[in-house]
Amino acid sequence: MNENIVTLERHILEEQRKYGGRGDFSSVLSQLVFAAKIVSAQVSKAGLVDILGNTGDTNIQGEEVQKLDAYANNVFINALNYIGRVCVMASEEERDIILIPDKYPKGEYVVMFDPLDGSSNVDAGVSIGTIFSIYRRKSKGSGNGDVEDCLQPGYSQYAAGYIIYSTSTIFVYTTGAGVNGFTLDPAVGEFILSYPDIRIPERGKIYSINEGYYNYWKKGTREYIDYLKSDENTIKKPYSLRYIGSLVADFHRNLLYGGIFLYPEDTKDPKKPTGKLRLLYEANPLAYVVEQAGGYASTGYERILDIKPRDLHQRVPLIIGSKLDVLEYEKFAKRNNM
Ligand code: P6P
Repeated sequence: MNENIVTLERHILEEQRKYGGRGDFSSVLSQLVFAAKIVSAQVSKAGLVDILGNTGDTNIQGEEVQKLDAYANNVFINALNYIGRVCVMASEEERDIILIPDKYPKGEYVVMFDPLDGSSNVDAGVSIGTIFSIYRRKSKGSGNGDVEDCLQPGYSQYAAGYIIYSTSTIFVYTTGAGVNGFTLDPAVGEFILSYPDIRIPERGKIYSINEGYYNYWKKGTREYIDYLKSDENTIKKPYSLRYIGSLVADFHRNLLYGGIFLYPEDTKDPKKPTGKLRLLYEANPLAYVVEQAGGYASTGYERILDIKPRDLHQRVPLIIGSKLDVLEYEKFAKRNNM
């Protein structure tokens, strides 16, 4: 095998050697890689087996739980709970924190994830993804972690990343020393380094937002989107609107090409005044990735990674992508936030 081929497992090992780890974090990451392979295999044949459609359940978000959602959730939980490196987990699909079964040892890491974001698109063959966030435990002792271990600010993440299940399956992650992407070669079942040291352009030409909600947005958001399309925008007209309705797919494209993704606060649903996306396992991990790639993530008023979380399923406005574009949005949001 060509020695220049860097598999994800090799990258994890080399990172461990570089930072002198004992291998505990490496085994957490390796299990996420294993789970990603399992979910990828299932997603790629979702149309062939009776795994589509709904379980009839609804999750804490009140959303119909697709069979693939439930399947992916169980795969990630079961890949992590027995290795003795994790003390607590949280998932979009679970109301409360996920404790490690008594029969298994507990470890130093906290893992939170959206097991299959965008799964409402799965019947249409649209790319979907897993998003994950990893912290060191704050609670003392070697037993189960607690909810405070999960409610840490995003700037203290130990690692974060996502897997996009698309034309290919790509695993993208950071441990705070840049961002790397690996593409799954299904022939050998290995992720191979395909996007080394990802950097997002400081300004893009793509904006991603659900324009159908225009009348529900605050004034600052309406003014910003109008500006992007107006002759006043002499910087990079015209911007292209690209919105797939699948966060991981929209984010991944903008990370590679440059651009801004916006899911701002809106008045569409009084139960979700701060927008639809969740802080702990969507906004924070993607914010960590984008900042490590030279971008920025904001609510429009403050840096996502600085937010002190209040609860597991807290929602935040998410404005994320090329730094100059996000900073420009902040100007519109702040001057209208009266
Ligand atoms: P809307 C998918 O359900 C999701 O959570 C994200 O993947 C996506 O960015 C967003 O919702 C789309 O929401 O309100 O535009 O349909």
